[in-house]
Amino acid sequence: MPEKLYTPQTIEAKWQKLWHESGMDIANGDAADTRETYYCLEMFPYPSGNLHMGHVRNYCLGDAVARYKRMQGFNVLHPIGWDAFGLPAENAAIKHGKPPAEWTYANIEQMSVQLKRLGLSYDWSREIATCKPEYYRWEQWLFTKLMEKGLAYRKEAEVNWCEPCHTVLANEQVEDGVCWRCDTPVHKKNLAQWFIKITDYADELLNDLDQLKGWPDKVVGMQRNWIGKSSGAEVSFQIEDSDEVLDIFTTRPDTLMGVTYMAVAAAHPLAIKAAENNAELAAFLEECSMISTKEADVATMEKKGMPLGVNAIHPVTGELVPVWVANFVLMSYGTGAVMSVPAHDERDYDFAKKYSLNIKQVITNAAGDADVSEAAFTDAGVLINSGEFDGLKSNKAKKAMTYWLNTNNKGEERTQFRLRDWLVSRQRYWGTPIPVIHCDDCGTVAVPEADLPVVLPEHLQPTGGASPLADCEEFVNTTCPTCGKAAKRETDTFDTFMESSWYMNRYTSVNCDTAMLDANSMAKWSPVDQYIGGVEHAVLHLLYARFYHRLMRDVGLFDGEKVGSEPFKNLLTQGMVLLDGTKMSKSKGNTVDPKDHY
Ligand code: ANZ
Ligand code: ZN
Repeated sequence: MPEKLYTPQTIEAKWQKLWHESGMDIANGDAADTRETYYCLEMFPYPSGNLHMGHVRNYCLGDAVARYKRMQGFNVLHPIGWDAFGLPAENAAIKHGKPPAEWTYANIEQMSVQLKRLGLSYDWSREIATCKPEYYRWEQWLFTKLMEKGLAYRKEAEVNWCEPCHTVLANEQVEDGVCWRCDTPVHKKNLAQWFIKITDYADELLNDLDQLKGWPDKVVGMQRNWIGKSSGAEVSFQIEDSDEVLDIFTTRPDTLMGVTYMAVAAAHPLAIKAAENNAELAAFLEECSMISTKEADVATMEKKGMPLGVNAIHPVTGELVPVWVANFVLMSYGTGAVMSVPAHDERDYDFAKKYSLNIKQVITNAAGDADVSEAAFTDAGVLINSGEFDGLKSNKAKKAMTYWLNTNNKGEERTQFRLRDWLVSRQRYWGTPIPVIHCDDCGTVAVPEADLPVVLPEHLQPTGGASPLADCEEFVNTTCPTCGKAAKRETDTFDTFMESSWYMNRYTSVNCDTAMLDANSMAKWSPVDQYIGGVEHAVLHLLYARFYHRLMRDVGLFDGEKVGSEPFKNLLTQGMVLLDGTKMSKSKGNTVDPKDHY
């Protein structure tokens, strides 16, 4: 019965035409349409050139959901677009000698054809390409609002620098100390960078995870760890024969009486000062600065340190404890310094053994026979060798110790987050220009709303070194919006996670050219009922999108009461498509193109 065979060339063409003519894919934004709405979204693709089977799986899942909901009578929003800025376009541009814009637009063209051929039921009238000024102008606008609110700021920061790529790398882009892209060892460098204060929202982003009943527990857990809230105390140790104070953060104030040395990060001011007249120490600090400070690496690398030749005074006993510099102390966490309690912390224990430092036990178990001669005893327990605190259980002792420190002006309760502010500037060409002008007299000035967007010139040719944007005089040279004198544009562009952090909201309002969002459209469609995408985005993309949604709420773009604070109600994370056990990706060159199987 050959006529019953599935022949895509005829069957798909026939039905796709009918679907298209019926307009069934179009989401109806009219207020008059009172059908219940349903918003189904798949993570939008990077226009790399061709669809691969990973895309196909992702998009077929979304398509099935969207069709099912339409059949149930919902007014369905199922949009598609392009996460169109980013490094691969620059790399391709270098390889083929064509501007990234040309490559990107050609790929969008080709992939649109492929998506359409698959018969996926998208509302193409809402297509977004993030590299278009009508999209990124609103990102620039929001950034200037954040500058006004003090939520966006510029600061010198130690960054991971890759010389061949001539760019700053995110920690996640450093794999085993080398650049993810070119395998060159990464080194530290200080640069003025733009940040967004996600840390102001850390508590809210953490607490609201409890609302996400429709998310996989695993993803919620990963977000929770990433935000990483720790409760403890900050304790001040006076430095001997000096006015200086060494502040530390600890989650175990109950172990305070067991401190036998202090450890500071290589970049800590106390270490830098001590190295001024100690060449050996200076060399060690230099060595530390070359090494990755990714937490995972810090946890496994060999512990090394040197004494600074300085003592701290124990705040309770007045005893002197030596201050060391240690390669496992991160400058970017807490105060960049720790009180070391080798009897009850494994890391401190190994370090104390290696350098023959004292080990003093101050916690024991219920039976009173915990022993630290072979290893640290890291559990909570009962205090011993702790004077007036003896006999208290760890939990009570934490409170008692913190209270004592507080009343004696030597410390206080403190909460610490692992989450850092979001570094959003990149020294790249193919991205959204940061809407800022540098004036010799007025400093850093936001581009006024009336002058937005700052349009990225699309004809520039990257060569592999510094960004061609920085060399483009017609872009760089401008006048100061405040004083009118000659001034220079910022030539850094945004991290491309910026564009993907708010596209889900823009889909509700694609045709709105007077604001980033239309409040009514947001109220109609948002939050996304079902979000579908790769589990590799479980942390950063989803966290940034949750954050951005709140930023948009807090500049008054939509009513938080009506829309809610979470952009994605339900989340489906599919695993990665593997080929012979390896992730299928364009960069690995092992993708399977659906057209080869059509
Ligand atoms: C003394 C102590 C005794 C500690 C003990 C632990 C166990 P989380 O849970 O990740 O917040 N620490 C603080 N700042 C640090 C830094 N910049 N780099 C490396 N380590 C740092 O970990 C908090 C604990 O990590 C703190 O509590 C501190 O060591 C260490 F039995 O203080 B603790
Ligand atoms: Zn000026």
